[in-house]
Formats: sequence, C-alpha cells, structure tokens
Amino acid sequence: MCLLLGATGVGKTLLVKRLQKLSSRDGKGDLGDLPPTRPTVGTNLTDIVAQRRITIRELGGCMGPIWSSYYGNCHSLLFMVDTSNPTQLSASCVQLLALLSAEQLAEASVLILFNKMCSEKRLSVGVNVLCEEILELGR
Ligand SMILES: Nc1nc2c(ncn2[C@@H]2O[C@H](COP(=O)(O)OP(=O)(O)OP(=O)(O)O)[C@@H](O)[C@H]2O)c(=O)[nH]1
Ligand SMILES: [Mg+2]
Repeated sequence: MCLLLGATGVGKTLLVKRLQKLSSRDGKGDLGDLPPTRPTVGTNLTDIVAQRRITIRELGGCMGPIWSSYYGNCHSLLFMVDTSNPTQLSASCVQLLALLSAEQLAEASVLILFNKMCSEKRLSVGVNVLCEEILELGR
C-alpha cells in the first residue's frame, strides 16, 4: 500500500487522476483537459497498473488528525507540498516531521512532491532550499 498524504488542496486527487489516465490504455498521448476534483472527505483508493499493480490510498487533508490510523501496511509514502501556498508550508512541515518520526512508517520509503511549481505564486526559493529547511527543522 502506498499512502498519498498532504494538506488540503495540495493536488493529491489530481495526481491520482493523472496517474490513472497515464496507466490506462488511452493515456499514451496527451493528458487532455484538467479533470475536475473535489476535496477528499475520507479516503480514496486507486489501483495504478504500471510495471506492477500499486494501490494508492489518498487521505484527504481534512483527515490529518487521523492519518496515523492508516499507517499500518504502508510500504511507501508520497507526501505532497503546495509550493504556491506559503501560509500552508509550516503546517506541511509539521505534518511531514510527524510522518518521518512515526514508528509504524520507519521502514517506508518516502517521496516528497513539490506541487504547483507551474503557479506564478510559487515560492521563489528552490526546492533544494525547501528540503534543507525541512531537514533542518527535523534536527
Ligand atoms: N496550478 C495548479 N493547480 C493544481 C495542481 N495540482 C492540483 N491543482 C489544483 O488544486 C486544486 C486542489 O486539487 P486536489 O487534487 O483536489 O487537492 P487534494 O490534495 O486532493 O485536496 P484534499 O482532497 O482536500 O486533501 C484543484 O483545483 C486542482 O486542479 C498543479 O500542479 N498546478
Ligand atoms: Mg483529494
């Protein structure tokens, strides 16, 4: 099981929809129009078939207080950050640090996704600086 986590509105559902499209037979060419998304209230399970089948469980950002009840059976973790929302960034750092220090996730591989880099509002600092800041906070 791969968990997909991140604060509200960072773009988790859109990523899952895009991955689904890419892994489907008709996803070989253009990704097409932007699919609509709604805030995930609860959890959203999706099977992606690439070289092998991967089950991704997105947990809505509003579920943050109970994310930990889904840590069991998690082998990998995708954590998404919205780079166009500086006011959310510190909350995202706190969430990420909680994930990185969770006993149940100690063996899980973690990928941090910096999303919305296309936005004009994105943070002007580079992703490497953000990573350093996050790691520094964790010391
Ligand atoms: N500009 C821009 N908008 C994006 C990007 N990714 C997602 N969005 C938009 O951000 C909004 C929220 O996206 P969702 O995928 O619903 O966010 P979420 O993380 O699933 O949110 P919750 O389910 O509430 O936790 C939607 O309007 C998306 O189209 C991106 O890379 N760039
Ligand atoms: Mg969602």
